Amino acid sequence: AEPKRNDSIVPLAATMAAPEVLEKEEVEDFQHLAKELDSASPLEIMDKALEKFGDDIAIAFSGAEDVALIEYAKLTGRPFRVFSLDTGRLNPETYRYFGEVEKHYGIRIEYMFPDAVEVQALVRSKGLFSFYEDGHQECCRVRKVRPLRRALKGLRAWITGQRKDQSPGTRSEVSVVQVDPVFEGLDGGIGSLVKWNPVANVDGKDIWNFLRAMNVPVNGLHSQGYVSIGCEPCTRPVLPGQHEREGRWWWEDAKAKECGLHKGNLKEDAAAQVNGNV
Ligand code: ADX
Ligand code: SF4
Repeated sequence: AEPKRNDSIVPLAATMAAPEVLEKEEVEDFQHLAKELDSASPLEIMDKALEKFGDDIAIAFSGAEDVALIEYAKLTGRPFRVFSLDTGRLNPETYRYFGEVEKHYGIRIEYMFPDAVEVQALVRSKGLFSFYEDGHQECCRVRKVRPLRRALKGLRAWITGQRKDQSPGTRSEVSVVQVDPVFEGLDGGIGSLVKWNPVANVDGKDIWNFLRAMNVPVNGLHSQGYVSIGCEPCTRPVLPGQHEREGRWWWEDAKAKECGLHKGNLKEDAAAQVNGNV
């Protein structure tokens, strides 16, 4: 187990609420809600999510076209929170873009950083580019998954920009709302966190039409041929007709291309992760 730390994204007092894990009926409630909302618009889904969870929910923003989530949140008129995992390896354009988004929406992004000692240990022993040699899992675990785990420990729900069309191999079954199969929320235990994917059923091209229609500023990398955007050493532009996922961890097998943030999508891995292997 990870040591208890006071660096989650909510004040310590809020983390001391009485433990209360989602009951079986509640899991079924969310399955029911998922069915009900399956044909709802992203705006309706976002509104429902923010209404239900208030200050205990936050948008996970990667600095790409998932800015649509922030635009939808703004359109609901409700208060909302945004967090980003700063891996230390993002493109300069992405850092600039974070600043631009903060200004445009008048918000502060709640950045999560990797544990300094863990990053040091990794790069001192294996160098800065170990992922090209032995796969991205180890580096992603230190730079993304553990910081995410910490962030989620301070929440009861999170909102992601996952879409079915992003990865036929791993995301074709993403539902608009689900009990998170992998991560724990404020109350502890699997089942204590709800995961919302308001754009699960939306096509990439419709996201882009929406961003243009609303005049939303976008990451400068998109005009250089990037579609899916992650860390600089692990992301490249794609050619016309190439799938967006080919721009991520291109030296690895297509079905392994989840960094761990959405590992519940990989069925065989979910159990291992639940058992604390990550
Ligand atoms: S990844 O798992 O391959 O890196 P992807 O880039 O497709 O994920 O993004 C899917 C969603 O995961 C994003 O819309 C966002 O909600 C979340 N996400 C990915 N990377 C980050 C990040 N660095 N910080 C916060 N959320 C992220
Ligand atoms: Fe490390 Fe690449 Fe994963 Fe970023 S995407 S955390 S650089 S392996």
